[in-house]
Amino acid sequence: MKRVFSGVQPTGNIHIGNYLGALRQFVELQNDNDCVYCIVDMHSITVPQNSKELRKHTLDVAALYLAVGLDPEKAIIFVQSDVPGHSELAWVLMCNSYTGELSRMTQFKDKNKGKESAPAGLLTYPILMAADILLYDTDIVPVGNDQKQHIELCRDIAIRVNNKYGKTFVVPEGRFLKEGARIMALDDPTNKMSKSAENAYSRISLLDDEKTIKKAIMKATTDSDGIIKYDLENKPGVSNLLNIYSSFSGMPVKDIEKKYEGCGYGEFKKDLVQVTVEALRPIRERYEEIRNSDELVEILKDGAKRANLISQRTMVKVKESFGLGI
Ligand code: ATP
Ligand code: LTN
Repeated sequence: MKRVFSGVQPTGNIHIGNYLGALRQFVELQNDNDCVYCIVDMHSITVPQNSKELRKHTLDVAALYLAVGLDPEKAIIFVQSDVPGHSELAWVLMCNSYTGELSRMTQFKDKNKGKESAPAGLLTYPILMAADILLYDTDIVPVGNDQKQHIELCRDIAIRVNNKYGKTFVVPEGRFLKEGARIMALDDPTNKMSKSAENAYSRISLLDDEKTIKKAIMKATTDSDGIIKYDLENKPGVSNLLNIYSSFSGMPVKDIEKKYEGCGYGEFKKDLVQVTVEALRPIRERYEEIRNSDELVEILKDGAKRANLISQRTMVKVKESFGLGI
């Protein structure tokens, strides 16, 4: 069995990009692999958070994990800050990383744009992510396309340490889906759909009701030529909608293009609303049940216990390689 690890930040507004790019893979992989899924709350404090909100969002994401179909009998589900190994290993990796490679990360450059000074945590964010992954001897990391650069850095650090200190880490591979790997913002298909975008209609959150979904899709940016065709370069808006349709319905893009030949955007969008609403309905229903159950906290506590055991074994290996402790 392969070890799978991934994480999602508890920052609210989990959207269909997060689902189609990452969460859907988590569920698919849990049957045949040894899966560990984390809610990465320490990553989220690289930008200021309200403490009450953060805790609420952590439980929201945990409930969403279960609502999309993760099964705590099959996968370990836990909160990052409940396992001290993450920050412990991050320090060791920090000493084996370079500020040059960190400042080249596009996510850092984007988040740091126009600022004179940034929290050091924003720069070292990818190191904590590498620690998350390497702590569990991970083989496979299912993520959206936007994380490619971070995964590459994690591999570089693992290889660097193995070469210098002897084989300590498993070198992981990213797993990216073709469809859904990058869902774009509905109001501006040149940007990825994001939790943090100001315009709420730029995204569809997993828990949105039918009215909100309808409004977001009907307002979505397309173009003026009225043809439903996948063409990323010239028709990014329509291509994004086709991608979403295909990901939710399982219908190949070519078949969708054929189905809507000669139809206007209005009809296509109306059907896309239905496809999306139907796909999200069971998630929303399950979420309501799970979010307020006592079971949720128990699942996270049990997950942290199991994750701690694995992480402690890795830390013994790391300390041995580096000659730390006695
Ligand atoms: P955002 O940029 O939306 O604020 P994030 O990337 O900071 O989100 P995370 O919660 O850390 O959010 O992401 C969880 C997972 O969702 C990651 O694997 C990430 O690659 C994936 N993901 C995020 N946005 C998209 C998107 N627009 N399309 C596909 N996958 C995405
Ligand atoms: N940086 C990731 C979230 C994340 C992650 C991880 C993903 C933190 N640690 C470990 C996979 C494996 C993001 O999606 N923004």
